[in-house]
Amino acid sequence: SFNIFEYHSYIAIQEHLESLAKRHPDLMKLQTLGMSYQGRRMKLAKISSNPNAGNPIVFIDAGIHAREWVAPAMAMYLIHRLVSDPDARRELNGVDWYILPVVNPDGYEFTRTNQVNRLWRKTRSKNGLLDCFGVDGNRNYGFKWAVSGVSKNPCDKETYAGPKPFSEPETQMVRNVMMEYGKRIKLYVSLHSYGQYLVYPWGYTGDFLPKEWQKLDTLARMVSEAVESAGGKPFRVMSAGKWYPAAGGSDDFAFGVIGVPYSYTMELTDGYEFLFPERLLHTVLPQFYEGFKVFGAQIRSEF
Ligand code: 0X9
Ligand code: ZN
Repeated sequence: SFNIFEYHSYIAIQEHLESLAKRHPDLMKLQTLGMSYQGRRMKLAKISSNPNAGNPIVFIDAGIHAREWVAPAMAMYLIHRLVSDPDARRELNGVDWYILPVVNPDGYEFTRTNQVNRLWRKTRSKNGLLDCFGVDGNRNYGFKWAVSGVSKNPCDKETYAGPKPFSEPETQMVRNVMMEYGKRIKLYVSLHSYGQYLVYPWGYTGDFLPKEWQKLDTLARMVSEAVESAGGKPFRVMSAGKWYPAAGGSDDFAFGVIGVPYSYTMELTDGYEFLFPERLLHTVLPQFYEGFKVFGAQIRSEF
């Protein structure tokens, strides 16, 4: 059986998604988005208590950065609560939750193979004739691509933006599914680690903010307060670009191209960098969940 407070292999995650969808056919469906570079099937969990109602969608993804294991763990915990906690009927009332727990499965598995690879960040695609691998998925989205905070060097281990926007099958899949659901998506959250930041567009620049920044800021602070009330650390709330400018992020794409009114990157946990201990998952995941209740309530009341 699948312990929700542990880190799991990609295969175990996929099998657990399949078994949840079988156990809760009324609530949860899986949509295959395609294959990763190395051929791993990617499935979106769609959780809804009324799939034909055209409800506003909360779209959450995690694990675009391979080493940030707490992010997929949080995405799986969210799915778990939404389908198996009777109280979550409230969260599902009038809101559909679409969750993609591992955007970069090849990188994720690479970090699981040995200690040497544990801090890998990028995808695992081969870069032309060079013997260098991987693109930073969160520099690869097609909005203001590569204008700031990226490396153009395919051998850069951290922030290589790729040869062109959406060069990676993994980011293409997220783009395609976001375009498929388009204006129904009212909230986008990309789960990352670390530092306990909750940031909103723009990410590509810190010189100015979108005109809607105050709504983004207010909701983020409400989420942070809920997490703090549950015993968690508050989030540092600001625009991503004020933290540090970096272009080609999924948050800017969702906000600037798809037109998602609320778009965030959430950096989970603080104090352990990328190696958040498994034994503490049972403490922090339920705390973060309280923040997601606030997100859901806002989307339900506003749309
Ligand atoms: O640099 C990133 O991609 C994110 N931080 S991380 O340490 N997880 O790598 C922050 C992304 C914030 N959003 C944008 N800059 N668009
Ligand atoms: Zn990250």
